[in-house]
Amino acid sequence: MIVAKSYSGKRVAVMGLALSGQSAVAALKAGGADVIAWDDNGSKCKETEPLGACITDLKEEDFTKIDALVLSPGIPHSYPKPHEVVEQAKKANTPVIGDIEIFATNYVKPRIIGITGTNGKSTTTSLIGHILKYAQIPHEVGGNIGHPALSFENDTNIIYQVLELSSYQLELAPSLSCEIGVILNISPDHLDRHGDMRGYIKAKSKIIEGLTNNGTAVIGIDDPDSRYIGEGLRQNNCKNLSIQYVSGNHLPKNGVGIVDGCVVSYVNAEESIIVDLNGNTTLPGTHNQQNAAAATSVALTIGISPEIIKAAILTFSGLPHRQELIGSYKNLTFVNDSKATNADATARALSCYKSIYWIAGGRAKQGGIESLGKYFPNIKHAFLFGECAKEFALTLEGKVGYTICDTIHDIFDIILSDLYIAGRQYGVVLLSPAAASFDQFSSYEVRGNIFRSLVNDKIIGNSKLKLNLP
Ligand code: UMA
Repeated sequence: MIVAKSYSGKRVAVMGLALSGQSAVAALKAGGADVIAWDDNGSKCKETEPLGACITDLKEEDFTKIDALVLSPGIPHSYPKPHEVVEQAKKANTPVIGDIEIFATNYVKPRIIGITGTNGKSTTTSLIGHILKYAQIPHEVGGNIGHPALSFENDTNIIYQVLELSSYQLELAPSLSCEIGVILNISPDHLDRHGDMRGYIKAKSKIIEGLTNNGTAVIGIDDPDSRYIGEGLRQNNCKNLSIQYVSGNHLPKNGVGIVDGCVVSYVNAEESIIVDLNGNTTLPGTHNQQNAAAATSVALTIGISPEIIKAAILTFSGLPHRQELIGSYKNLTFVNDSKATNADATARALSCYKSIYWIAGGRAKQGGIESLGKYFPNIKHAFLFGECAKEFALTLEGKVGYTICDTIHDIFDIILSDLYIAGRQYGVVLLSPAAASFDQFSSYEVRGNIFRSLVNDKIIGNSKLKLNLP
């Protein structure tokens, strides 16, 4: 755990007591701060009490006597409306920070590799961690990926901290300074929290603004907004940054990209093939090729040999809930892509398969699934569930056949009753919801776990089902 010594003797309020909030309480207490804490969910307050914080409703506190407010990433500080506690802190000019700010100012000798982007962050973060492990370079992996940065060991033997960083975290970490900063891609997401696309891009750009002198910016150039950031950097390079472009569909000059399905680096006018991804089922699609290109670019920057990078990429087992291959039954393959909480993420999965039985729905994001039209020919039938089922149905009307269901369980009842017919033809049953999970589940992980259990219990591991079928 990080000991937050810079707050020793200070009075610090922590708002939000889930993963990151509890790690902040522990780090601040260990560093000698006077910690007061609150969560609007009473059970989280109870859970946190043993960590030594004084649990008190922060709305009742006088913020002129508080040195900092540590806010969980999931709690709004500006849009759509600041949480009441944030409003009070702002009125009293009390700095509002996040757990990453405490990490950045208290880690002994940080050498941070930061990864952000709308989609692919966790896969890339974890792939970079896997390559570092293969290269036997001591490191830790955490941040938005689900392991709070303040839970890292403050160990001088550890060389790199690989941090997945969300736009929420970047906004509240003004001291964060990465040695290597990666922006994979930018497409509309979390706009309710950033006001508009400009606010979202501004938050993502903070990873580059905070780079160390002589640091490296790795920029995906497969979407216009990231490309714009990359071009701007090259024209306006004030910190002697090294700029590497990465792509999942071509080979950029001075960067890493893809040629005929292979990850290729192009540095000093020399092309070098790193690894062939043709037939790789763990990293399917151009989006994953871009993730592999970004991880390769980072690894080459820190001096890892192409041979090690190749071996590491080929042994990467992927992450749950991201085009996770669960298994097959007859000619049907089941894929869990529950992490796809927006249309752009779902587009990536829809582009990878043909004959898709698409399971989608939940709480819609702005724009719904309007942008997915070009992938509709890949869809055999859609099963829509959750709050936005009817909205999605309107978009599919006349283009793709669909069935509206209440829950994911109901969808399985239909799939089961139809399995004999479906099972004779090739198809991919793909959960890629293009919507947030919060209408019916506490997280995308819970949603994906339920899908995986239903596939395993009702289909792949269902001996009765096998007996009933010829
Ligand atoms: N809460 C209140 N009042 C409110 C709203 C929330 O008290 O008005 C409380 C909730 O009761 C809850 C806590 O605040 O106890 C929620 O905090 P949180 O949502 O920030 O949850 P954490 O467990 O701390 O998780 C956060 C990140 N969550 C978000 O950004 C929403 C996790 O990223 C991250 O893994 C974790 O810190 C560790 O760093 C998740 C995520 O969904 C995976 N990220 C978004 C994404 O990837 O799209 C950005």
